[in-house]
Amino acid sequence: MTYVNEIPKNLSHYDLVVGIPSFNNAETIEHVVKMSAKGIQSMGLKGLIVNSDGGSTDGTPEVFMNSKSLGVDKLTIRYTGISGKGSAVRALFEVSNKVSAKAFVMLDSDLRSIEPWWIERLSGPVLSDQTQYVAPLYQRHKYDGTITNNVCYPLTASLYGLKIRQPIGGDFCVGSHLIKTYLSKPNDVWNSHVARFGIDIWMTTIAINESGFKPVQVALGAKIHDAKDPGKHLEGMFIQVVQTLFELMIEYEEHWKNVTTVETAQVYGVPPVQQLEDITVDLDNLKNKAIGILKDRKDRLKYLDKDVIKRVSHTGTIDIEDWVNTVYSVALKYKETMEEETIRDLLGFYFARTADFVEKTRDMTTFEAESLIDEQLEAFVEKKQKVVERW
Ligand SMILES: Nc1nc2c(ncn2[C@@H]2O[C@H](COP(=O)(O)OP(=O)(O)O)[C@@H](O)[C@H]2O)c(=O)[nH]1
Ligand SMILES: [Mg+2]
Repeated sequence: MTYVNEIPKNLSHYDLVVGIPSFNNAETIEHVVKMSAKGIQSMGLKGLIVNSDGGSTDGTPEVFMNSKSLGVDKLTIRYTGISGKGSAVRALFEVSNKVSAKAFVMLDSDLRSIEPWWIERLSGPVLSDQTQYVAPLYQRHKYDGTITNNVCYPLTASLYGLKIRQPIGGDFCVGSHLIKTYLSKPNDVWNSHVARFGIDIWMTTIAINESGFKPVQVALGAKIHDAKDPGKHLEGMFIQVVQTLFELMIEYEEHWKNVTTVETAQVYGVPPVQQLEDITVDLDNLKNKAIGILKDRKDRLKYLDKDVIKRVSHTGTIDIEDWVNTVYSVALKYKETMEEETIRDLLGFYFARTADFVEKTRDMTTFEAESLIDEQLEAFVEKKQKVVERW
């Protein structure tokens, strides 16, 4: 198996690999490299920093290789397969496995809030054999992470019984055994959305169900990165993430059907207080998109509640109760069709859900807005039993 174009033959052993997927991140990757190198150096480990680039046209790999790394080894690779974050990460798994690293830390290349101590905090629980999977716990602006907040967090928690607040945060640590599990999966997953932005939810869901340990969370402070406006930039990511999640729901049905309780994944570390950057969301655009998409897909959406469709078509927003029912209905439909078009049925409702959240939390702090996320999670948990019965 090889997912890397040219992997140096003489790579020796490393204790820790830090992997950074990238695509046109020349402006931000140097900071991630410098902080990682400092972190690795302070731990006194033999570390390797690897960049897996998707053919950037802005010189990202060159910036990466020219970044000062305090003597910590660096390697940049081009991955094979479908163009996407998941393919880039698969190549990083392969390198980490090849050098027999005990822990693999993965970091997004657009991270601006990373500090050296993040490396130790992320890798500590794996290096000390307490788990095979560490997820990040950060403060994010209330309008950042809308796919996380409205789908991945509440659905993953309700299904599998473990609250991981950032199941697709991008910055993780994986142990060597779990890396082998990822690499042992049938090759066709890499022709699916797992090769794109489905990778994070895929990693987290497998970690919960197959790693033999409970994943843990580590407090990292703020996540500041190149944030996106949901109505303008997140359509592709939404489809890729949600299809992967529903696909895994089918695969792991025996794992979630009997789960009735929900606990919080253990948290390590105390978060430092950091300032968040403001994020602006175009609310009118979200509502108009929601209304427009529902109109275009009217004939397809007949399997959904008519009154919900009427309300959304009228206001461009959807409340928690209607949203949760709709997500579950689309998941059930997907089980029948297994088609991406079914996932697309949910897109307009996602824009409406985001619009509703933006509207209702306009005068709230990020901290206060979290109560709505909690409320929504409770609704997912409450309505799960009906899904189990209909599944
Ligand atoms: N190699 C590669 N990396 C990608 C691709 N798309 C995204 N990435 C990387 O994946 C990480 C997360 O992407 P980002 O756009 O920040 O996603 P978000 O923060 O989850 O909205 C970043 O480091 C990107 O550079 C791709 O097609 N190829
Ligand atoms: Mg990002």
